[in-house]
Amino acid sequence: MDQRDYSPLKHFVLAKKKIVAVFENLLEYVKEGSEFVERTCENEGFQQIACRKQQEEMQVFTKKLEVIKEVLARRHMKVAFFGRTSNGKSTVINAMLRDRVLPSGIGHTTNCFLSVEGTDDDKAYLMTEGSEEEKSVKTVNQLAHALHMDKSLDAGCLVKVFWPKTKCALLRDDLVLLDSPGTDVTTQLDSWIEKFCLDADVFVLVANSESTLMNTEKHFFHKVNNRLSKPNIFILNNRWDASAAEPEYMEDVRKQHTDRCVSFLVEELKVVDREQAPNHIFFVSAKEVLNSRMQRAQGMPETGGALAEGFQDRLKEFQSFERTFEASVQTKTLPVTSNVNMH
Ligand SMILES: Nc1nc2c(ncn2[C@@H]2O[C@H](COP(=O)(O)OP(=O)(O)OP(=O)(O)O)[C@@H](O)[C@H]2O)c(=O)[nH]1
Ligand SMILES: [Mg+2]
Repeated sequence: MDQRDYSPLKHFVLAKKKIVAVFENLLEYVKEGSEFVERTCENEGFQQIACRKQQEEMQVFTKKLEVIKEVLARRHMKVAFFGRTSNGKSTVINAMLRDRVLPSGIGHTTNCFLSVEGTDDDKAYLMTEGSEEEKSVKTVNQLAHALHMDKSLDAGCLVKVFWPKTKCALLRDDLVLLDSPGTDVTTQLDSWIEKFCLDADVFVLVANSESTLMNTEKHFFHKVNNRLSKPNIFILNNRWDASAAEPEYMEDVRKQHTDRCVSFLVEELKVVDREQAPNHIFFVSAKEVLNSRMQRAQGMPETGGALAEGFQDRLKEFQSFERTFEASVQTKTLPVTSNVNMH
């Protein structure tokens, strides 16, 4: 059985489909009933069966059900990735998508916000803000080039990347992944939060385990925290493959990072309690995971022979992050219908 069959997100998606179907059926019944009542009211002889007041009531229900259906239909799960330039945000997203969807590289690569969502058409394309034009892209290099050439793009604008669902299983689950430019390359943190963060279900801070949590990153999340009540935050200490070169310090460094991250989440942001905090902190190597997943997809051995010591543990930790994050998306988004009150 495919590993994704166990995914909590899969349950969420199935549950959502069922909920949507239930509300579609309800809407059909209420519409039919409403038409029946309307015809009955028009007929003088049937006044004792149904009256205008009942017809009006049913119309109100129809409208409410239409709104609920709309809310359910447009509900995506949005996961936003932040962190300093070159920490590996784009690589983490690519690793999750098991494909090189987003441009990544050394230096300051991502120059604007990029959302990735799945499309049922078997083509990849992008749309820039304010334009309905579908610009075709076939490869990630072409995408990077398109972004580079478009001089009108600034750090605060959004490019929507549509990637075939057939290529990435995760995108089949209506997930939107949001890549951002480094938190250190902008002065527009407030407008970013306003524009991109208020509807995010999960935030992932991609930190660099070769250095430490930086003040620009912390500052950004303090601001997010002021606007949202208890945002759901994960911290990925990326580039953990570097620790393989210095095994004698590995445990100490891990403890140092963990303590710092726990104190940030628990004492500074107050978004989780101390027992829960370690479940939000992971030590990973997105680059290794991406490489191995791509090699595997091409039928090559997963390790490729060139991976550093401890790769399997880091891979497991990445998978554990994926599972925990999927489960938390699920619990956070399922009560969506309770936001829509029928009365
Ligand atoms: N060794 C190592 N290198 C990594 C890892 N993750 C990413 N990289 C490399 O780091 C460089 C930067 O990665 P990106 O994913 O482009 O980083 P980013 O955070 O998106 O950077 P910007 O878009 O510029 O903000 C690339 O050359 C990646 O291959 C990792 O876990 N280990
Ligand atoms: Mg990037």
